[in-house]
Amino acid sequence: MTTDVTPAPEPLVLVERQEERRTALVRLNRPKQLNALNGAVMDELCAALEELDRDDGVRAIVVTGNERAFAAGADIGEMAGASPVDMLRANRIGQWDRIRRIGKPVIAAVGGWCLGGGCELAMTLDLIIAAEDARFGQPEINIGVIPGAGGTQRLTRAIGKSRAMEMILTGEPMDAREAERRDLVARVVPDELLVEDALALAAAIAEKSPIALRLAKEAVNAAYEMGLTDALAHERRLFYLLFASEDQKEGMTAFLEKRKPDFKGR
Ligand code: CO8
Repeated sequence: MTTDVTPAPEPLVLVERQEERRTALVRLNRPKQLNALNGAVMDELCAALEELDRDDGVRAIVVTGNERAFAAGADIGEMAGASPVDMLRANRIGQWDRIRRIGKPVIAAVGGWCLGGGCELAMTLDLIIAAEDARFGQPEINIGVIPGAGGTQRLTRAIGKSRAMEMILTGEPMDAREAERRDLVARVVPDELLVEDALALAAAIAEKSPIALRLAKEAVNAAYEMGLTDALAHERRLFYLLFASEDQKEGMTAFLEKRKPDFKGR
């Protein structure tokens, strides 16, 4: 009798929960290909984020790569021979909407290359913390295409038209310091502190009311998707809605009683 000794394939996404801090670290794990985002990586990433979104023990999430790359883009090998119908049928970009629908705060901790779909992924998440060595870019023009998962829109809204246009037309990357100056990233930290700083930020966020976090995220994202009048009305409704939560009563009572609130997410 022979026993099957084929090793299980390495997961393309590693998940580490930090129960005490109520946070989770999600690490893209395709290092030899600089975390190029093929369909399998995106499937695992979406599934991992959705599972964490359902997990009451997790209140904030960090997504990171490795020292060389957050992600160097969509997998070029996987797309190179595709026809428009192949692209449409696989609807790989449609899948990115699953990431947009994650309700909990998700921080991108970016070190090394953050290009093409990698940059689009980082921008789709809620905020970016960058290591000194991070490089952001939309180099699709070099391979005969354009950004397809939000790069032309999110980069332009983040850094303004002229510089976004320059980056997208030349494919040249931007370094972390400039990304910080131009508000593409919230802050730059030393390379070796990237993940720890991002997790510390996630832990600080995880102490807030999970319901308020969810609605705060929704309200800020509305600034990208709605006109001002509608977005203000939306914000006001979300604000009123929070008065139905126990967390609002707890937060305000705790303030008045001069103690730390204990948010239960109800
Ligand atoms: N796809 C596939 N493989 C990649 C990718 C990629 N995007 N990036 C790097 N790799 C592979 C390389 O082929 C190489 O593999 P091998 O060792 O087998 O030859 C390995 O990763 C290491 O890369 P390099 O040897 O090139 O490493 P360098 O340090 O010399 O260069 C760079 C690093 C500058 C990052 C370089 O690898 C590079 O230019 N990569 C491509 C960047 C790029 O063009 N990205 C955009 C891709 S298109 C895109 O993202 C469109 C998104 C649309 C939405 C999503 C649709 C599904």
